[in-house]
Amino acid sequence: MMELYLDLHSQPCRSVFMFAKAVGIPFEFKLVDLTSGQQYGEEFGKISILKKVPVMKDGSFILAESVAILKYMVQKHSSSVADHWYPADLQQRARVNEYLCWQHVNLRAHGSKVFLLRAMFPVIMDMEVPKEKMDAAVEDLNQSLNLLEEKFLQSKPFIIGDKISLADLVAIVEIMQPVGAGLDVFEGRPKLTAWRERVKKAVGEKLFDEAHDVVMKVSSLPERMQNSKHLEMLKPRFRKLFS
Ligand SMILES: N[C@@H](CCC(=O)N[C@@H](CS)C(=O)NCC(=O)O)C(=O)O
Repeated sequence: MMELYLDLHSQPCRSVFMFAKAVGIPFEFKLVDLTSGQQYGEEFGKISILKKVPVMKDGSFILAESVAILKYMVQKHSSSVADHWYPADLQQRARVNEYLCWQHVNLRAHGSKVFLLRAMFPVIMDMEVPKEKMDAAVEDLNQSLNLLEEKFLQSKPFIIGDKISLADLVAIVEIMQPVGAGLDVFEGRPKLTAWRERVKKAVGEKLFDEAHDVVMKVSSLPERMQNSKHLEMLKPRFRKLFS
C-alpha cells in the first residue's frame, strides 16, 4: 500500500491527506513528528534528503513535494478520481496549474510567515515579535488573500468554476495555518468565508476537521516544544529568517 509521510501541522501534508481520503485512495499514514525534529532523523533521512514532509512512497518509488504528489495520485487513479479535481480539459487544467504555481511564494509564503511569527517566534526567540514585523507580515498575507479573491476566485464558487479542484484544496490548507495561530483571516471577508464553507462541504466536514485538528490546537505547541532539543536547532534558522 502507498505510504504517506506526514505531519498534519504542515499545510502541504493536509492537502495530500485530505485529497487521498476524499477520493478514497488507500494509504498508510507514517507520522514524521516535526515538533520533535523527526525530519532530521536518520530513519527519515533514508526516505528523503530534503528533510521535509509530505513524502509519498509507492512501492519503491519515492516522491516529495505536495503538488507533485497530488498530481501523481490523480494520474495513477485517473479511472476513479473525478475529473474536476484536475480537469483533463487543457485550459481548465492550466487554471489549476496557474494557481498551484502562484501560491508557493504568495499565499503559502505569507500565511506561513504569519503562522511562524505568531505561534513559534516567541517561544523560539524568547521575545515578543516586534510590532512592525508582525504588521508587515499580516499586510503581505492580506494582499495575497485579496489576489486569491480578485484574480482566482472572482465570483465563481471555486477557483476553476462550479466544482472543487486541487487548487482550492491547496489554497484552504494555507489559509487555515494563520487561523490556527489565532488570526481570523476570514473576518470581513464574506466571499472567502462562503468559499471556505463550500470547500469544507465538498471535502466533507468531518475529514476537513480531522485534517485541521492539530493546527487548531497549535496554541499548545510552545508547551509541547519547551523541552525539545529541536528548539535549540531552530534558533539560528529563526534568526536568519526574521532578523
Ligand atoms: N514545497 C514543499 C514544502 C514542504 C515543506 O516546507 N514542508 C515543511 C512543513 S510545511 C517541513 O517539512 N518542514 C520541516 C523543516 O523545514 O524542518 C511541498 O509543497 O511539499
